[in-house]
Amino acid sequence: MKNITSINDLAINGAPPAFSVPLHVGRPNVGNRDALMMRINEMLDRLWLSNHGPFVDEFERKVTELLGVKHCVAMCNGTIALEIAIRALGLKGEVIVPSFTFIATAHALQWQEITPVFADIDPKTHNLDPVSVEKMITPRTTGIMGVHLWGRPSDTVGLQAVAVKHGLKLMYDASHAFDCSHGGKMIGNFGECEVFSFHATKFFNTFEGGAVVTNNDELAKKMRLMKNFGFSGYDNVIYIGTNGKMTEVSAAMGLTGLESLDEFVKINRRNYHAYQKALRDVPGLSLIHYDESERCNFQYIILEVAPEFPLKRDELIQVLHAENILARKYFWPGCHNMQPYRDYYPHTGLMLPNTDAIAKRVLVLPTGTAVEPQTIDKVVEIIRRATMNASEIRNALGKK
Ligand code: T4K
Repeated sequence: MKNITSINDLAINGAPPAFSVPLHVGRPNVGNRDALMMRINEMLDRLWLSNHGPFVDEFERKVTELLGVKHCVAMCNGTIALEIAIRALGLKGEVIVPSFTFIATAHALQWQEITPVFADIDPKTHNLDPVSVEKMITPRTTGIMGVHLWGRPSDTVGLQAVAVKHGLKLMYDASHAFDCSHGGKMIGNFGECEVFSFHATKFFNTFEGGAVVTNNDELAKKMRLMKNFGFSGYDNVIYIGTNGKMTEVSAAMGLTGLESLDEFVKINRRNYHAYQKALRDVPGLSLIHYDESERCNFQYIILEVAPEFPLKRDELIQVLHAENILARKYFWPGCHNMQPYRDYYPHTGLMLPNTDAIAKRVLVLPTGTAVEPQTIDKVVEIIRRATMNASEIRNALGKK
């Protein structure tokens, strides 16, 4: 890794990139490899690879223990888990969701011909604003799906109040919020149910995977049927279902990852603090805040680029990419601006000023076990150099 001491050292000016190997957002955290391989061998010896084997069973039990929730229904990915939860809750017509989220939140509804009605977010928390949610309710509304974006809890009290007042079902896409708490209660215990993603890019992963957790016995029973074609025993189908099952190899990865969960969080927290310290006096840039009095997974390093920062967010991204720092613009441009939804619901944007503003400001920096504090210093040094030489950078970008 070369040192960045002047504008001439920046790749945007023709110098080689600071990182010879790309620095990705979303690098998977892998727990103890020996433990994982032992589990995989055990699985192969057992010749039981899927269809609710012993590892899935153990994984579900460990998740319920961790979250203090009655049921965990493990699934093949977070998107299918969302779809099954939505269906099991009997949501129809319209469901209110944020637009500032990963596209799967909206797709899980539209896939089932339920209209995702996009409500605005609170710019401080990036989460659904209950006031905006209430404005979007129509006679066709059956539910609200909050998203605990970046692992920061939604306004659960405000959303619950709106849901109760209007007789709506409330569920959460908690894909980012595994191992996080809110008011001392683990995420997983809010609304009718909460859905996690254990995708490779999440701080805790099962390669691909997800789960719905709930304290509702009936709902859990329904989802267990739904994820397994509606089978209630050999040759006996009693429900319409699909194939949402988690495999044994995914559960093996999950069980191994759970043993390292505290270590992953410790490293994420260390990295978050390192970014916080390094970026402290850069005007116009701020890291989103995590409430450290709660359990928090610190899995996303979210930088907000304010209008007073001398470079636009997209210019800064270009500088970083030139250096092989593959920062991301999650979740730009917002679901409502993605092609299918832009065509289906062309006027939605008028109602989403905070979503549009935040989607233009946010960038996501690399963290996780693959990122060392020295790497963070280097990333921030590049940002500083770019800031100090904003007009030269603009010129260089203009010439490209
Ligand atoms: N709801 C929310 C709020 C979500 O954020 C997500 C998923 C879901 C629902 C749906 O859950 P799943 O059905 O996915 O379980 C990635 C993930 O694929 C997606 O799971 C995640 N959210 C989203 C935020 O990020 P992309 O389109 O950004 O993926 P991609 O291929 O560009 O990879 C992201 C980065 O990770 C790259 O820098 C490369 C790196 N990477 C990725 C993989 C798979 C690795 O270094 N190693 C890997 O194995 O969506």
